[in-house]
Amino acid sequence: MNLTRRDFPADFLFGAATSSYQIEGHAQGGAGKTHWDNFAATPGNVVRAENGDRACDHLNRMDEDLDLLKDGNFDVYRFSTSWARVMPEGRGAVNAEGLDFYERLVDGLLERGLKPAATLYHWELPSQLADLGGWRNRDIANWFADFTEVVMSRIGDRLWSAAPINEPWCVGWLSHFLGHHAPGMRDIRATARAMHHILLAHGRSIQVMRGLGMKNLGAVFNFEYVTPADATPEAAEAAALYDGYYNRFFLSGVFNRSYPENVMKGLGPHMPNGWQDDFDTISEPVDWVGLNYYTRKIIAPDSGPWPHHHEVPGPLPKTQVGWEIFPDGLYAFLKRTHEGYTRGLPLYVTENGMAHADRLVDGQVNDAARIEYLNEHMARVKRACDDGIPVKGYFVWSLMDNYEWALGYDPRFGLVHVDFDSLQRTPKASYHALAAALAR
Ligand code: IFM
Repeated sequence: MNLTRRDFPADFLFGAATSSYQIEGHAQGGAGKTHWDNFAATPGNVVRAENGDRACDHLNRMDEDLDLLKDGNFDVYRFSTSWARVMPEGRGAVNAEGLDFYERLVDGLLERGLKPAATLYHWELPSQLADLGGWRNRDIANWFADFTEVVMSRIGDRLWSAAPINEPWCVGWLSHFLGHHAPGMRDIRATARAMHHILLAHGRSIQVMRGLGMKNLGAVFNFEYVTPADATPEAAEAAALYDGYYNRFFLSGVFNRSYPENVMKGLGPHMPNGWQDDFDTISEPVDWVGLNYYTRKIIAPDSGPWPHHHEVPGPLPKTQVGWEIFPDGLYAFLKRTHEGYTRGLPLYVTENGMAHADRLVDGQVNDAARIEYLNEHMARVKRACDDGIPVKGYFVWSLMDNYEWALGYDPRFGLVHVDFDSLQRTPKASYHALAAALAR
């Protein structure tokens, strides 16, 4: 790596991230069905209809995986808790085996000197709650508060940090407007309701965790840098709208108690009654903000229905999943988030990394492209630190290759290679390079 731990402030933390459905093996351990199981079982939604039934079998290989984190010299492990593993029907009965698993995970991290950073929801909504309308139903805020209480009453006292919901844009827009993720809806009214209820649930969850006396609570948002396709005012307007519903909507809700005007032109008529009265809950103070960043998009206007725009391909080098590599976007979001919204709160890069078509050859994976991607992005993080932006940590997505949602098991995002037949883990060159850079 070009940079090492010593190039960052002394209290700067490095970590690796995963999520429950993507690695655990959801068919095991008494977890209930989720809307992802249903989505994946419906032809055309997921490559080869693959699902998270077995994934990386992390449920049974947790100790080996935690050793990888320790040996990689990471400080923090960002993981998520599956709602359907803990409460198989979403409400009511608790699966003791599921809660026990997360307790062993947290204790295993602490025993290894690692800081546990939990996210409560990384997309596995229990099927029974999806039947009731899922994120479209306002009641989800209280269902989620109850789930928060169950999980955090058990492990909240030992966590280093906690955040309610990973990537609200994906839960809302990607899943209800574009239909690319479960529940696969393409409906503007569903989208408006889901986007608002996600923030309401976020706020209720923060309230519950505060009530339990927990500290270091945050919110994790994903961002895509947007570039207008040309120099026309129409392209600028199109890009501003993309920026509005992707990058500004959730930050504005939490920190400015409002939603962007350009977004409300489309979503406004579909919002749930009384949404304006929910900002006391939505804007519950948080202690930090996490930024997940991967790429940028080029946006062109068109004469189609709202939002009147579409993406066009860009010229930059791309990752295995076709995402342009644009490290400057990470710096831009750190600066904008600090100056425009969080105004001094600690920021963490909670996800950054690349998919690459890695191949295991003679027991080794030479992922030089990933090392370069990490070098470039870490350099932007360092620049932000040098400029006085309070960035306090950088976590790589992902510790290991895993289930990449609608793209199945093809994209490899891991620092550690997983053979999905034998389930053998092999640290890649990027893992070894990072371990050397992070050694104390
Ligand atoms: O794999 C996902 C993760 O679940 C959420 N953030 C982006 C990653 C890469 O697509």
